[in-house]
Amino acid sequence: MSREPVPGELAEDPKLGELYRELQRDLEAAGSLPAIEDVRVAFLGRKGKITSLLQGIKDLVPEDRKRVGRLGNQLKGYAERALDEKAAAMGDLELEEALRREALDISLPGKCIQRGSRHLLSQIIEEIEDIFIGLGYQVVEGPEVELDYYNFEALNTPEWHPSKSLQDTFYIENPKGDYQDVLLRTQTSPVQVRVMETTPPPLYVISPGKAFRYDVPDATHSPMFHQVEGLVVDEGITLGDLKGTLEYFTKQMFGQERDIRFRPHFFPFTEPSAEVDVSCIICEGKGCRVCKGSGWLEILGCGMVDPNVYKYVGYDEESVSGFAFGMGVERIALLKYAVPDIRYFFDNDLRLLRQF
Ligand code: 2NM
Repeated sequence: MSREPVPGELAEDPKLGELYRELQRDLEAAGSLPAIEDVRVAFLGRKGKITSLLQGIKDLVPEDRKRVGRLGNQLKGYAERALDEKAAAMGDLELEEALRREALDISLPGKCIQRGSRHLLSQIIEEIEDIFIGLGYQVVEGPEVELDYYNFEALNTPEWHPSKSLQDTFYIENPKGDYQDVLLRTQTSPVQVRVMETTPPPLYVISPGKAFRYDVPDATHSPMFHQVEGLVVDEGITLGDLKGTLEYFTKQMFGQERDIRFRPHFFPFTEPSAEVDVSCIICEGKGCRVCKGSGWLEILGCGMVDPNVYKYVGYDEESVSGFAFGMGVERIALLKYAVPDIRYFFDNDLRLLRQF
C-alpha cells in the first residue's frame, strides 16, 4: 500500500483522516505477515481502533451519526482491502525469499572424493597369498622382534655364520642388558619354526611379513623389506614337488609363457638348496639391461628342509620330508613393474603410489 493522499470525504473529518494516515503508517512499517496481522488486530480486531469508532457511533449526536457511520464504514472497507493487498504481496515476497534461500543447484558438480589404493607391496603380498591359498596353504604370521633361537639356532644356522654378525643383524638389548638373544627377524622363517613347534605335520603354510637386515640403503637394499616364505612338510615330499610348486607359482605370478631354472646354492636350513631364476619378464629371455644380458632374473631361494630343523621342533625326521622357499616382495615388485629403485616404495610419494 503506497502512501496515498487521504481520500476526499475522509479528509474532511480530522479524526477519521488521522486514523486513515495512522493505518497507512503502521501498514507501511509492517515487514512480515505476523506484523500485518498485528496491524489488522489493532484496527479491525474486537477492540480495534476502527471497530471502537464504529461502536461509538450510537453515542454521537444525531446529526453526526449518519456521516460518521458512512465514513467509518468507508474507512473499514479501505482498511480491509489495504490489509489483504499487503498480506498477499508480503506472502509472495516471503515465498520468493524462501525459494531463493533454499535453492539447490542440482547442476553443480559433486565434491570429488579422492580414493586411496592399497600399497603396491600389499597388493603383491596378497597376490602371492591368493596363489598359495588356491593350493591349500594357510597364511601364518608371527613376531617381528624375535629370539636368536627361532631366527638362527632352530634354523640350523651355526654361531659363526656371517648372517649373525652385528654387521648384518639388528640386535636388541635384552633384560640382562646385553645384545645376545633378542633381534629383529632377518627373515620370516622363525614364524615357521614356531608353527612346527605347535602343529604336527602335514603342514602347508606361507608366512608373509617384514624382515630386517643391517644394510646401507641403495637402489636394491633396504634395512626393512618384505618376504613371503613357504613351507611344506608331509610324508613323501620330494624335490619334484618343490619344482612343480614353484613352476606353477612363477607362471601364475609372471605369466604362462615364463620358464624357470634352478641353480645350486647353499642355505643353512635346507639341503639341497637352490636359487630360482625366471626368464626375463622384460625381454622374454633375449637379454636386456634389467637381466644384464643374461635373459634370467633371480626371484627366490628354496630347498629341501634340513633334517636338523626337524630335530629342533620335535618332528620325526624319518617319517616326514618337506621343502621351503623364500622370496623378497620388493624384488618381485621391482622386476614386475620395472621400478628402478627400492627406496621409491618407502618414500610415500603420491606420484608413485597413484600408479598402482
Ligand atoms: C629361503 C630359502 C630356503 C626356509 C626354510 C624354512 C624352514 F623354516 F622351514 F626351515 N623356512 N623358509 C627357506 C628355505 C627360506 O629363503 C630365501
